[in-house]
Amino acid sequence: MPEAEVVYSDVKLARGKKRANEAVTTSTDSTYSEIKILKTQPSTAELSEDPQQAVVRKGSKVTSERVVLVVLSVLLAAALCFTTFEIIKTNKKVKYLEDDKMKCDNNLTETLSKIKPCSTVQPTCPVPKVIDDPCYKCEEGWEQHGGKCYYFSTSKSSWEQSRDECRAKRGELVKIDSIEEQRFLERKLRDVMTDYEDKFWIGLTDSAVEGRWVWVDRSPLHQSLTFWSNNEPDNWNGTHEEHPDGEDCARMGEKGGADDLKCWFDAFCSKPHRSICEKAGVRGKFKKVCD
Ligand SMILES: [Ca+2]
Ligand SMILES: [Ca+2]
Repeated sequence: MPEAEVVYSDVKLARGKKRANEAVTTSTDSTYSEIKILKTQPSTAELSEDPQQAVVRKGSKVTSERVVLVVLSVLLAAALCFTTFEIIKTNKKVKYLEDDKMKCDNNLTETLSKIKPCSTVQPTCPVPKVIDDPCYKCEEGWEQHGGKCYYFSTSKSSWEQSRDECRAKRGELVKIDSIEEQRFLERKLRDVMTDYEDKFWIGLTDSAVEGRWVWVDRSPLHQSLTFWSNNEPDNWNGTHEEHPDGEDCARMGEKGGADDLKCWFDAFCSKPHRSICEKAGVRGKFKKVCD
């Protein structure tokens, strides 16, 4: 039976006349009992209630529901306003960050452009003056850029052999750390490449764990500094028997140029390619000049 259908009441029952066969007792105390009475009929109060009062009571209930609805609507509107405000605030922050990133990139480009190679021209005067003039120099055959030296190989080798060759020159397959560096290499390869397929190995591989690209210094590839060409890397496995592991080494270059800088491709590591080696430039602090 649903609890709502019953009302509880404490009633006091007075003991009536003693029955004849009931033992004589000196007690005249009353007994108490708790009983449940089914609510099957409207109460006397309800029956006697004025119909107008009943309408007013019903009206109050409707008014209360409206108040609740209005409050809920206001709360919902406030939540929507707050969410919209937060989205606008976040968008503004993203815009500021993008602007900051662009400024940093421009500053880096400007800074790197100021890093110049040391002059190889010897002063002609008998006693040249020594001035403080920082510069960077690279060995013959290496190209200086932004304080680093780059070597663009002339022969073709597998990725592993190319890496060994770079190490033999006290360098390493190139690791690309900035958009600026990618821009420099992409531009350079336009001139160096002889044809569309004459791409260059860079120091990036996923041969240890498929899909987890790491640089030769074991640092992971950052998403913000990836320059994969369209639909790359695709880990194509060609004829499955020959290359069951797919493509695990990265090469770069577009002979015709890649204005969006996206010119990385994964390829079979055994494929012979030219490569880009990199090492730090030797920093010269002084320069000899004539007065
Ligand atoms: Ca792969
Ligand atoms: Ca590929």
